[in-house]
Amino acid sequence: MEKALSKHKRIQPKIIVMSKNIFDHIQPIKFLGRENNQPLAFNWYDANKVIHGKTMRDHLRFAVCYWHSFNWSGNDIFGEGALNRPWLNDPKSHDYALQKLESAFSFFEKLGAPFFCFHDVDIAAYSHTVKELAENLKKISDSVAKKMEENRIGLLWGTANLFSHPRYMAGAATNPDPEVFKCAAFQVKNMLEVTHQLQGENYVLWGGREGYDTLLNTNLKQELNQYARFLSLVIEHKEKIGFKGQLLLEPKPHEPTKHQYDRDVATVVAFLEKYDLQDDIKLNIEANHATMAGLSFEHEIANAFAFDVFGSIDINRGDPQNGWDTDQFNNDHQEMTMVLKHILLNGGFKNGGFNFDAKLRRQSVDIDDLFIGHIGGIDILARALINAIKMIEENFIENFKHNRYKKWSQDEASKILAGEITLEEISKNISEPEIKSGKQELLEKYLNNCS
Ligand code: XUL
Ligand code: CO
Repeated sequence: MEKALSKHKRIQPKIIVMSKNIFDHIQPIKFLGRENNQPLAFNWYDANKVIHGKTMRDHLRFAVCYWHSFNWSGNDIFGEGALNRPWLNDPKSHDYALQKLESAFSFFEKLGAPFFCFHDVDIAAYSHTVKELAENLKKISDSVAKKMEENRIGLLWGTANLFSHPRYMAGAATNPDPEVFKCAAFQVKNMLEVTHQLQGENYVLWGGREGYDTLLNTNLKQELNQYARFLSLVIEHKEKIGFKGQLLLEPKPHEPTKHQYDRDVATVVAFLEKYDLQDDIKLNIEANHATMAGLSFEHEIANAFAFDVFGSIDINRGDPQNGWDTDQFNNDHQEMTMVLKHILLNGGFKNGGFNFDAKLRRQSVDIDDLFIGHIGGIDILARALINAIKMIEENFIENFKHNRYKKWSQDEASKILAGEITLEEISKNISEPEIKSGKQELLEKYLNNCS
């Protein structure tokens, strides 16, 4: 049984004769309005429509990710690839990497994506050695630059994959072996330089293997020191090469390790502050990672703004019935309305955007499905944007909140906050407070009517 399964995992589907572009037959996706029920059209996302001072495109700044859409064959732990991704039949071939590039950019263009994101290993021909991977990355980077220019598509962020290769099984920066740390540093240096060449808006560090499975074999404090040193080296190199993009860490509580060091927003903030990295690193917050940590996506966004570490978003969703990272396309417009309200009230994205870190289900084998998944997710963002703007303009919720806290800006209370009154002085002037309703049902009723 075990043998049969491991054999399955390696097989790619032998489906198709290699064609230049698997999306040839798809027409560019248009906005057709809410009444239209064609699957290959937007109902809500009208890219050039200006609302609240900006086009929808500029508000949402969405990106398509390379790894789920073009590098995943539809394999899972029990079954082989099921999706039509012909270039995956030979991951070591530069020609196949170019064919993948051709199809990927055709997808971005037809969808109207302003941005994309990728790991080094997603775009370059695969190699088992870190030196050859660097050569392959260098070899393809000019072709990527050319495609970006031709199709006017930007790079929201680049990143290095420091988690798939077995050398990283016990951590990349946090590995007990410094040789592994050095390989990771080499990979990040190369990918940071390519991201700079491609004028990326951000550079993401997801600490895939930075964590542990058991403290029986792990020196937690030593590993945190190594991780912080690694990040300091990245900051220094970023400054040296003049990369102006934003460095981002991506919190996730577990999977692949039992405990990931970048557990959630609050944990990462504490880590950044301890090692004095808070001026140089912000966060890329993923919806499914928040829910895996037992927190709501909205909480993580609000917390990031509260601590001034908000950077960008990986948009997707999990499944409430299982606890892992299912990376499904987002489909909750009410949750997204609240998230967009936080973003708008804090001045919108700066370098960040919504990266679709989302993948199809294994049974979604039609070429159309990849478009439909993204269109559905983009429409949810657009619908939420419209709702959030309406809520901000009507000012019902913000006004309620303002009134709820307004006494803190008055008289004695404002002096308490400013640190001008001692505990003894406070104690001299006490009266029983009025008991007031938090009005949750009223606010929920309002939200339901708005979204
Ligand atoms: C893994 C994950 C990654 C990062 C980039 O859960 O989210 O795809 O976004 O390495
Ligand atoms: Co992610």
